[in-house]
Amino acid sequence: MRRVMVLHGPNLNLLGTREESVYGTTTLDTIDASLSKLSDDLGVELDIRQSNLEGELVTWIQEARSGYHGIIINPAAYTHTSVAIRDALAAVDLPTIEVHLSNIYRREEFRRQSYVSGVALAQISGFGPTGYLLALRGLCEHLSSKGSKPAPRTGPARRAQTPKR
Ligand code: CA2
Repeated sequence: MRRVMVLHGPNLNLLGTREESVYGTTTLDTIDASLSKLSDDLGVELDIRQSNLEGELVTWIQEARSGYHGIIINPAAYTHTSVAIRDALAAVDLPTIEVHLSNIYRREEFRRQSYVSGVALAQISGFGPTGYLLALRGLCEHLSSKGSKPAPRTGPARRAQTPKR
């Protein structure tokens, strides 16, 4: 069975309890429950974690190297600051979907920069909690299409063609 690691960054444990005008009233537990329900329908196993610590997120990303097929991550404020999280994602080289509840391009200027987007397969920003479900659907479709592709050629390399003059 496919396994996906879902990572929630700092302060997302407060969802639904503060700043409802920006992040809505849905709690993180509710988001996780709807993700788990969808994962059952899609036949994928989820490992969902939240941390307020950059180093812990880096360690978990490294852990995903063995036994996981992809990562869904909302790095929260670390999106805009963390070279360490970007480097970890680049190192594990798993298809990664970056999720943001809010549209980070409609807010303060500093939120427009994401250190993660350059190493992510896709970014979903502004759909609220639905963004996580879209991310899981998109990641599963990506993994299925990748799985159905023919294996890479193993025969001798093709000779380079001499350019015509
Ligand atoms: O829109 C998103 O999902 C963000 O990743 C959320 C981060 C923010 O720093 C990013 O720019 C965009 C903030 C998460 C903090 O969530 C809270 C929830 C309730 C109360 C306070 C913070």
